[in-house]
Amino acid sequence: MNENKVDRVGYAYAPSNIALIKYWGKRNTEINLPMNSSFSVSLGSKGATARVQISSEPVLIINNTLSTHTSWASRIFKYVSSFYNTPYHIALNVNIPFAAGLASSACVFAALILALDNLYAWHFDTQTLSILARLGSGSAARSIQPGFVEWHKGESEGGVDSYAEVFPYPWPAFCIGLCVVDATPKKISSREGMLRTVQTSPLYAAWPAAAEEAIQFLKKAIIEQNFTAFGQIAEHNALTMHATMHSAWPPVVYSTPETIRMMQLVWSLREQGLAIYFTQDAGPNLKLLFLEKDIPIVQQYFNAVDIIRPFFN
Ligand code: 2P0
Repeated sequence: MNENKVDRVGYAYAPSNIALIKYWGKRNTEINLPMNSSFSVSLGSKGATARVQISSEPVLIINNTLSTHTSWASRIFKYVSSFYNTPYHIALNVNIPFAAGLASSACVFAALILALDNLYAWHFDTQTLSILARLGSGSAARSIQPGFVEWHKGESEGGVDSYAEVFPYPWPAFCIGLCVVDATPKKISSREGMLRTVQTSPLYAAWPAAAEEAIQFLKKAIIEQNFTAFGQIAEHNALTMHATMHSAWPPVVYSTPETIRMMQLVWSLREQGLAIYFTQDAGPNLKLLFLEKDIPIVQQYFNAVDIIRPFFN
């Protein structure tokens, strides 16, 4: 390595992303090759910045707090050292709650690979960066890109065709509402939840094909700006994923009573004619899906909602 790189700093930002059609299950746990393709929307200004510098010893600071001796740190140091085996001083600033199903690992690993690309002036293309981000966390493959993003599961054993790319149909009126009912770290990691579901759920066999088909329907709904179809496909996919988890053993259940209460409020509002849907990841927090014109009514019913406009941030 060139010694003059020691004083240089790599700096980058990557958005978080919310899957509309979920990544659930791996065919290769070493390099995060998924069983199914997935489809997400990136969250604009909600995400992570990473500052990376070669250092004499490993240091990790997350949101101004020394975090060198956490489980996050060992995973992050292992990841960054896999490119050049040297210690780094890493500072992360993440503006979404950690490990609460708000895709924090996605933006962190995407920001890290972009910061390394900046540090070493690799100038990799986005396809390569997506593949490298995937090695840190599967969903990070999607956080390299803005807007709607499709992660192709690929076929190759080495993962060269398992990367994400932009689906180039922006939907400016589309809004996401983050409802944080519980920001404590989850008891079952996504990694563990996925593995257990693949290994023990009798319903899992139906999942990969259902997800692939849902992506095709969702893309059609986006092109046609058919929000009813869009919302139904996304909500149904999330509930189908959770059904596979509930039928795992031991069961994988991320919902709390507050999650269910919020689902029921969404369904009741829909019955009254409001075009509102939800999606849920590996955590208790729901993400509401709706259009810009309904922002005031959504704020009225969900008073702590944090509204994101993915195509404006
Ligand atoms: C997703 N999730 O598509 C799905 C939906 C959670 C539920 O991607 O083991 O943190 O690092 O590849 O990416 C969470 O899994 O898992 C996730 P790893 P990751 O967003």
